[in-house]
Amino acid sequence: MRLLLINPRFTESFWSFRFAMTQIVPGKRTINPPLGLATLAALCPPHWQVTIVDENVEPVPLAPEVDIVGVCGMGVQFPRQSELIGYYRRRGHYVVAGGSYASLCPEKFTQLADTTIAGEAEYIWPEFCRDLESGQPKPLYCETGTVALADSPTPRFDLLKLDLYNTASLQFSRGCPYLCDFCDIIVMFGRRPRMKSVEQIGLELDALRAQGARQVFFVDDNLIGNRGEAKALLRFLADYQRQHHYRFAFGTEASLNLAQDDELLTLMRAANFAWVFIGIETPDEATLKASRKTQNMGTDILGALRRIYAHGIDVLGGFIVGFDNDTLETFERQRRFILDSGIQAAMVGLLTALPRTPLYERLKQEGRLLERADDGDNTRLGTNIVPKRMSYEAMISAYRQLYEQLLSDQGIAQRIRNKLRWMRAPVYRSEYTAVDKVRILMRLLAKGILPGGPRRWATFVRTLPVFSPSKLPTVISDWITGLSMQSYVRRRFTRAAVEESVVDRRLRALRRAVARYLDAGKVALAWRPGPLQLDLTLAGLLDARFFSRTAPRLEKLLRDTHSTLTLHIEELQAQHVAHLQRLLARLARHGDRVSVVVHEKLRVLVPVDSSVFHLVLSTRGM
Ligand code: B12
Ligand code: SF4
Repeated sequence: MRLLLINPRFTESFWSFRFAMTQIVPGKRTINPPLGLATLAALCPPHWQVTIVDENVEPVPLAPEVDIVGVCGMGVQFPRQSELIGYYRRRGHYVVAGGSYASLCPEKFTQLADTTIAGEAEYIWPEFCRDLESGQPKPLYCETGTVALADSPTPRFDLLKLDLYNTASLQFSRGCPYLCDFCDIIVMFGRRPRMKSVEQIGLELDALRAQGARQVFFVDDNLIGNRGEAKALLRFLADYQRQHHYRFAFGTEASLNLAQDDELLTLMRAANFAWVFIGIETPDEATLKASRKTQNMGTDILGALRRIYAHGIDVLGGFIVGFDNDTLETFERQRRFILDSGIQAAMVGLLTALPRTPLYERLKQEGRLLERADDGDNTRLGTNIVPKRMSYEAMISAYRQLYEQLLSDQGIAQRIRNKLRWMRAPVYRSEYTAVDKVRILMRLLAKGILPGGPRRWATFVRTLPVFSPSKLPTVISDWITGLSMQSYVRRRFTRAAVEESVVDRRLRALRRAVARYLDAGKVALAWRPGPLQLDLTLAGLLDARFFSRTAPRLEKLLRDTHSTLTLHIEELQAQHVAHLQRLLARLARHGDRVSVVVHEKLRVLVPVDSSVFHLVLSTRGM
């Protein structure tokens, strides 16, 4: 049996760190690989041939020679996941859906896929494989019991193109003992953490070593959910690292009470944990209580973060605004708190009600759920809840403003200084080769610092740890993180006042450039205003001049405005394929705002990289 597993392309979010991935870090396409798919591959019968394609680093194959296609996804990937499922089914493949969103809402997939796998796959996937081979696959397999992680195999890391990712991943435990009412983890994985053995982890690290990985993310929901087991793991990891010359730099997720356990922190340092992601959510005690995030209560949160810094471990933080107690003043409190905390990767989300969580059920009963957007991306300008003590519009606007302030150059620098004040001898050191380190620094200066003008240069220089050179990698990494998030906010959140006139000018220039092709009916141009959605259709036989005139104008339009473009390729002569590729190459930097619809008769002739552009595969693209 030949199986193709696909991780659909994400739309851009803060987690894409696009500026870092496309402009600073050499050779990387995205942050983390799809560990779920590598695990699923390892659960297949040994005689199956499995391929993994992650559309975030490579295009999906349009005519794969396989029998089955499996497509995973989080809620944010659902539109693309559905599109891919539909496409491969129409081509006659047997298509299976699985992953986070299918586990949480299997009902959304039953009409879409041939089979849906809901929940952890360790037991139900092998059952599906047997049923499929015997010709009797069922439409739905739900894991209703408990998976013992001793039965989770070493993921097929060899099927991932690990060198294209910033950080490899592995998993020690699933589940979390806490009760936060907005969290779907406990709905999906339960409250009793389940662990792999340290021997299993040793084998997984061996496999990662064989693939050349150095930075590794333990994707546990809460690594310290069971402290005794966590300590045993950390002791094992410290030994492993000693034996292998501290080959890996680790990061993970943990609850804030990590800071109360000095032994845990010492062990983490000994195992070479450079960073930890902590769900801080809010400094407001009443809100922590109301949302049942009680483990963060009664703690001096800033003091706790500083204790973690004192062990040389960096902190990434999750924050939420829009809780029932929150008012517009809350945004200012959060801003001050985040600046004081020194957390650079501060992922502030609008409260979002994920299906099946206690929060979702409560808001549904109160009639405070909005139809749109229960897809779980809580870091964009919108959510699915009606806030209690402010209007929806005021909340969105305060959210936008909070990010703009946090991600000003001053905001980035202030956090670096506030962190360095407490950070002792950071575990973090760049894992790149000496040559790559120099390249990263040069690129940061050339593409990040210098374009910001003299004020940014001065701000940057003032953050340099002249008397503590061991902290330099932390400072560089924080500037890359801060500027990546700043670039996202400026491109996605900030409404440019000049936008309309710029759009008008750019559009007029484009129409002038294509006028004679429009008159001859070889090209069609249509648009909807604000932010501009442009449709350009290549409908007749064109010439090289068309492409050379159009490409720079389209590029400027995308560069200077928030417009989106859909390029419909209905006709194209073979000799113009190279011209089209050059045009696409110019638009690549703005690829996530460009959709390409290729007529089916041209699909073989015109390859489009779906990891860069949205290659439309729904029926309107046929
Ligand atoms: C690592 C991680 C990330 C990484 C990388 C993700 C990646 N490339 O895959 C990063 C940090 C980038 C990330 C980002 C985000 N994440 Co995330 N992430 C996780 C985390 C912590 C672990 C995922 C993982 O690797 N698990 C380990 C593997 C082995 O387990 P698994 O994925 O569940 O897979 C099992 C089954 O689902 C099944 N399976 C998996 N795939 C498939 C496919 C098929 C065909 C089949 C049959 C079965 C199957 O088999 C596996 C073995 O049992 C989860 C939490 C969690 N525990 O799941 C959140 C989680 C998946 N993330 C979530 C969210 C919301 C996000 C963000 C949208 C956050 C945000 N607000 O912006 C972003 C989106 C990314 C973007 N736009 O770029 C949510 C998804 C909610 C949902 N149900 O859809 C989760 C569940 C966290 C949460 N509390 O809700 N994330
Ligand atoms: S601590 Fe984190 S993973 Fe655990 S229940 Fe709360 S939000 Fe979910």
